[in-house]
Amino acid sequence: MTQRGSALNFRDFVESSLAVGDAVDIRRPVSPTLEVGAITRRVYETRSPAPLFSNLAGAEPGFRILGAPAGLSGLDEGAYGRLAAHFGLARDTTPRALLEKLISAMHADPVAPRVVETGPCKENVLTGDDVDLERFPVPLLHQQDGGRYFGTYGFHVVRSPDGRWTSWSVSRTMLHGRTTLVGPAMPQQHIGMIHAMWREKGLPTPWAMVLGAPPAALAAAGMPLPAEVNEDGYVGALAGSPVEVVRTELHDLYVPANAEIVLEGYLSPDETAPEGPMGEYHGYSFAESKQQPVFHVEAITHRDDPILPVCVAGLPPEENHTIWGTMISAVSLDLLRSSGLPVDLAWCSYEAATCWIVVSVDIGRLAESGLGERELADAVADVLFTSHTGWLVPKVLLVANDIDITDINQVVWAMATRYHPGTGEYVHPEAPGIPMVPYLTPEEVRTGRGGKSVMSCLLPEHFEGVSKGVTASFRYSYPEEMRQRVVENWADYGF
Ligand SMILES: Cc1cc2nc3c(=O)[nH]c(=O)nc-3n(C[C@H](O)[C@H](O)[C@H](O)COP(=O)(O)O)c2cc1C
Ligand SMILES: [Mn+2]
Repeated sequence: MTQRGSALNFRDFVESSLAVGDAVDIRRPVSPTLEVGAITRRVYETRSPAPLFSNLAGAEPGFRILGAPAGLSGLDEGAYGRLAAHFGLARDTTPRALLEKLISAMHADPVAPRVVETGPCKENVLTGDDVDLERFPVPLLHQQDGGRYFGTYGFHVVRSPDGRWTSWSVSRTMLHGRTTLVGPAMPQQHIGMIHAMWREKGLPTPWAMVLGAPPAALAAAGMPLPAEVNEDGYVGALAGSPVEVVRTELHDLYVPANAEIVLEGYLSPDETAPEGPMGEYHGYSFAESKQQPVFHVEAITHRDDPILPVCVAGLPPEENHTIWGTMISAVSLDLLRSSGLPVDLAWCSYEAATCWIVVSVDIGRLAESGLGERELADAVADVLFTSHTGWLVPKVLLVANDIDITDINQVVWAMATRYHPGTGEYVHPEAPGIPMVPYLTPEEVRTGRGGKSVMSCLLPEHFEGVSKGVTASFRYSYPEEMRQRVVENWADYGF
C-alpha cells in the first residue's frame, strides 16, 4: 500500500480531478508533437479542465500525459481548485487561506520523510541498455522550442556531499539524447549550489528527477525556501504526515515511493550542451539556446501506465504563475511579516507572469509605525531584494489594504489612480535578480543586478491611516438593506 490523497499521491490527484470534472480523459489519439502542447495551451487560456492524454500517437500503450496540472479552473468552486488540491485542501479554498496554510507549515516542525522498502515507482525498473528516454512520449511543446521537454513539471533531487542538505527543486530538462537531458542549474538556485559543492571535489553530482510526484512535494520543490532547508521535511509539515520515500537504485538518494517516473544518474561536473529555446514563464520565447549542464540517466523506474505531467510554459496562467508565483508569495509574505512591517498580504498576480509581487499594507498599522513612503519602500526592498525569494521577482507594488490584491482588476485600478509618476517609484540598480526578466539590459543580465523597483500606490493620507475618497461601488455606495434587497430580487428584476 502506498499513501493516498491528492496532496501525497499524484494518481489520486488525477482521479479526484477527473471525478469533480476538473480533468478530462482524452481517449482519441493525440500527437505528443505540438498537439499536446496546443491543447494544453488552449486549456490554460480558456480555464478548461486538465487534459489527461490517454492515447498518445506513437507511444507505448498505457503511457499518458497530464497537461495543465495546476491551471486555473472554470468550475463554480472557483479558479484555484486544482492548486488547492495540490495541498489536499477543498477546491473552493481562497488564495488568502492557501497562503496562511503554506506559512503555518513554515513555522511548524519539519516532518522528515519515512523510508519504505518499495512502492509503485518500482513497478518497472530499467537499467543498463534498457535505459531509453525516447521510450516515453516526450512532447514538443511549442513550435519555437529547441527540443522536446521531458521535465517541465518534475523536480530534481540532489544532496550536499556531507549529506546534511537534501534539495528538491523544480527546473526544466530537455531531451538531449537516448540517456541524457540538458537543463539549467543556476548558481543562485539550490541545485546549482549543491552542484558546485560536488564539482569542487571533482565529482559528478548524484542526481534523480521525479515526475508525477506527490503534488504537495512538487509545489514545495517550486518554493524558494531558504538554503539548507530540506523541502522533504516541509512537505511532511504541510501535508500533516511524512512523505513516503524509497531509495533510488543507484545512489543513497530517496524519492517519493508513489512517483509516476523516476530518472536516476548524475549531473556532469563540467559537460554542457545547448538547451532551449523554450516558451518561458514570462510569456515569451526568445530565439537563442544556452549552454547548460548535461544530466546522465543511468536508471529509470516507473509505475505501470505512467502519467507524465506537463507544464506548457508561456502567457499566464500556467504553473510558473499558479505554483511558483503562489509559493513565492507565501515565502515573501512570511518574510515581510516577520520583519515587523505593517503588511497585510503579498501576492504575485498570475497575470504579471511572476514579474511583480503586490504587497498590501495595513494602513492602520502603517500610521502607527510612523513610516514615510521612502522608509517603507526601502524597508520592503531591504527585506525582499536580499532574500532567495526576492531574487526571483523584480518589481514590488505597494497598495493599501482596501484593495483585494488577488483581484487584478482592483490592482490595475489602484495603480492607475494612486501611483504618482516620478515620485512613486524607488529603483534599485544594485539589487541582484534573476537574469531572465525580459526587459533587462545586456549589462544588467551580465552583472545579474538592477532592473528592480518598489512602486508605491499609497496615497499621502494612507500614512495617516485614512482613505480620503470612498470607493463608488455596489459594496460601498449603498446601505446594507438596499444591497440585500437588490441581491434577493435579482432574478425577479429579470436578470
Ligand atoms: C512549473 C515550474 C517550472 C520551473 N522552472 C524552472 C527552471 O527551469 N529553472 C529554474 O531555475 N527555476 C524554475 N522554477 C522555479 C524553481 O522551482 C523555484 O525557484 C525553486 O525555489 C527552486 O528551488 P530552490 O529554492 O530549492 O533552489 C520552476 C517552477 C515551477 C513551478
Ligand atoms: Mn531549496
